[in-house]
Amino acid sequence: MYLCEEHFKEYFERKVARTIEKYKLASKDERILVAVSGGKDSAVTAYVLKKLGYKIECLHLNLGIGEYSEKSEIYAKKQCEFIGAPLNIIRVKELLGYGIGEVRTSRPTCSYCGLTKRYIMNKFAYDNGFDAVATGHNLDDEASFLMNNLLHWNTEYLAKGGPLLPGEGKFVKKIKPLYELTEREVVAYAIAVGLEYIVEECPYARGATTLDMKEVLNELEEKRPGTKFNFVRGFLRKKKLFEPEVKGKDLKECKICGMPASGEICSFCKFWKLGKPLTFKIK
Ligand code: Q46
Ligand code: ZN
Repeated sequence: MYLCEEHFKEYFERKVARTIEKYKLASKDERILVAVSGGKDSAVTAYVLKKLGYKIECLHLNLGIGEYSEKSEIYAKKQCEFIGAPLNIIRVKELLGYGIGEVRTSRPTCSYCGLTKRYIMNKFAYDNGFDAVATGHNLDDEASFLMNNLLHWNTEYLAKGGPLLPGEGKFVKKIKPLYELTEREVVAYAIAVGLEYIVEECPYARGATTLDMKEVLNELEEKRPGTKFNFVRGFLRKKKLFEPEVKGKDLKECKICGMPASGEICSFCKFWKLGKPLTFKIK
């Protein structure tokens, strides 16, 4: 489909609006916290949500990964100013004493980085009464997530895929408004509306499995257009197959922070060896 710039913007925004409606992601009276990384996807998410009339506020996590994180924070600030959305910033190094990549551990960097990001985003949203956390995941991200987890038969993760992860207890609802848009479309939209974003990848992303998955899927897409979309749509139809993997699993409350945990202490407090809970209440 070839569209001029104005029609492309309309097409893109309509598609986000329809995704929100179709999957019942959020309503206009809900307060949405958008996780902005400084990259294109989250910036576009915040921009379009605001344009569509949703009540948003942003949160940027400075991960403490040297120059990359400093640059990311500068972009996140610029983007939120451009969008006209309030921005909250949390710096992992100030909060926990170490930046991502500085901890001596046998755990892979991306694994504890992911754990830290998910925990802080959720706890920040919970402490401040947000109804949802929106992330910038697009169609390519979801397809590579599915492919990777199918290859490793991580059925528990597959059960949690999709554009909406409903809130439960102290887990705030997670939504992905760009779920049906491709990475190329997101780049084109960011350029069309004049959003600046960090182009460099995180230094730990090099060689990350996600990038390999994306490469394979792009090759397939080239040969058979529509592959990614059909793969993701097919997953949504069959997602029920994986749901028994997570149903009925009782979560306890972490003895330290009171957030959901599978054991006595949640994986965040365990990893960061916390003795008392962190609180992110701003007002
Ligand atoms: S997980 Fe890994 Fe990312 Fe964290 S350490 Fe960088 S690449 S930022 S999406
Ligand atoms: Zn905890």
